[in-house]
Amino acid sequence: MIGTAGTSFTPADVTIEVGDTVTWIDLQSFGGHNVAQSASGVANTYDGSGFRSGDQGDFDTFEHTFNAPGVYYFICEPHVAFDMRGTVTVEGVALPAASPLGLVLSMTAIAAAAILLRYRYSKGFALKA
Ligand SMILES: [Cu+2]
Repeated sequence: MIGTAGTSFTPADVTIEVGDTVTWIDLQSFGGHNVAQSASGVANTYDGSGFRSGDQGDFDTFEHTFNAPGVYYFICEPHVAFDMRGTVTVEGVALPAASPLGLVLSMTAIAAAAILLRYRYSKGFALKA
């Protein structure tokens, strides 16, 4: 959990494992904090596609689950001029997603099993005959 107070995040930098969720909590509203993903440790704007909370009041929380390893930068947009920023370092291996390749492999396995069953059936049938 990362606390938001004054013009800083505490701790500003955290390290987690893939699949973990980070919760930011606004401990002392300084006139509207937020949490927004930025492109780098020096970027001063939202990256346009990452995680982003709305304006936060006292004790409001914001959560984000990280499913891929890497370093994620975040800022408080209203207070980025005070260098209100931090990082989430996500360690581990990316969680398997339902990929088209996985589906193809599964269907191939099912087809192979069906062929094997048909082969055994035909063989057994032949033996009976
Ligand atoms: Cu702020």
